[in-house]
Amino acid sequence: MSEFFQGVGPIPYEGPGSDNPLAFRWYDRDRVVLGKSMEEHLRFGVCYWHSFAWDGSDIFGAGTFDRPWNLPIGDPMDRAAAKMEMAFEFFEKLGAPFFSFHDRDIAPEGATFAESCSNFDVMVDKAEAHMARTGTRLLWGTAQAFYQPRYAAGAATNPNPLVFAHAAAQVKHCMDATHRLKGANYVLWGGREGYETLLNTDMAQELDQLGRFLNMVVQYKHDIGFEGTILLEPKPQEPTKHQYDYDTATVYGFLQRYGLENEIKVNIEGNHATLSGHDFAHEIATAVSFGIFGSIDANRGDDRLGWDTDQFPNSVDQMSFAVYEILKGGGFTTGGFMFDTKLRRQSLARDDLFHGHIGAMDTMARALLVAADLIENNQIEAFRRERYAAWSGEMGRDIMAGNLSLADLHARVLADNIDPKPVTGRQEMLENLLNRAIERAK
Ligand code: XUL
Ligand code: CO
Repeated sequence: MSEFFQGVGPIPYEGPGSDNPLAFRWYDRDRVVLGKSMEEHLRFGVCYWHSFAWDGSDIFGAGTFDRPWNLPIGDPMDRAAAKMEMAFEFFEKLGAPFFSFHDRDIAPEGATFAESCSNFDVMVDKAEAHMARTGTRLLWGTAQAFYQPRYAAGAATNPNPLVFAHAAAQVKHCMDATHRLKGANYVLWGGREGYETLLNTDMAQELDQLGRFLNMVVQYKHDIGFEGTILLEPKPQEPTKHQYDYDTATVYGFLQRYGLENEIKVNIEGNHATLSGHDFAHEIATAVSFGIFGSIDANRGDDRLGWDTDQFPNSVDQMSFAVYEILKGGGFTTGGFMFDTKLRRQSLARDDLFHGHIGAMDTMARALLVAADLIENNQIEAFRRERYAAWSGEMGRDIMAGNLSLADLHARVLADNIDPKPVTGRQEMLENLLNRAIERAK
């Protein structure tokens, strides 16, 4: 096996004093924080698609990256095997415990569905061997049911049931592989599950189709005994103008309508949250409140670009409170921080992929230290609790138990001349507490 990332060895932890750009300064995988190692808390994953399948092309220009296996020269299966060797070299050197893939990232599509399946099966065999050799685990698998022209009008939400059938077959095959590779989750991002114009769209019909499709996925999960979590990944728009999985709250309403709220959770992506007009932490808190928090695609957008730039997270200020909400919700179970991130197309040296991931892992590790500090020091949670303390009093309990009606409260307010005075929400003081924890984190 030839070495692709020459000159880069296993990335060591050297601590905050290090100025070695190819070392971790904060991600010390065995360091124990709140009773668990950093590795167990953060469960980092590398994505196959942006890191190895993408060549750096955009809608205005050709690929810029040095990814020889992506050049259309030679047998596609040999190229897929070379790509996989380099991918596992990267996972191993970086020291990320997990990776994630789309079926079509790891194996080329064939001339027929049968050929696509056999190509994929060959590569799944190879992935299994690489995983055994390196100890890298699968955070999640997913089917790429949005790239091919057949899916232009949606996969599960297509007007043509034959396209639905094709997508179902592809997802079944990918779930089998994910199960075999002991994936911790199976993800469905509704790439084209949405619409461009109502002029040609029967929305009620499409939503029912998506509900049916996901019920089939859940049924199949139980049939094969897959113990991972099924995750939907919300995104408000792009590629379609209106995506049905707009945000976490929309997904929860959808799951309830189709009887799936106890079967499916969410994979929240940082920049999808931003694009939907929400804070990242809001999406996490919504999922935790509904009991559907699953996993994270860790990335960020750009302050002024309104599209999915998928940049590496590099702001501890931005990430800390999101990690705090995750820890408050009990932390990850099957999920993790998967870097659905891509290099800028001018970052074309081979080792740029390390720089992106090292910075992102250090950012999330430091955000974990801030979040753990906030939990240990408890000032924010104590303030939150105190703010709602009256709900444990007699009237609060009676209201929530359903013992008081609007008319009862009308009578009570009149009789007792109830006239509550507003109290400070202390936002600035709380923001200062968060900043102090960021200053303290070491
Ligand atoms: C698209 C996106 C996908 C999913 C997997 O915006 O995030 O890469 O994570 O299909
Ligand atoms: Co994603």
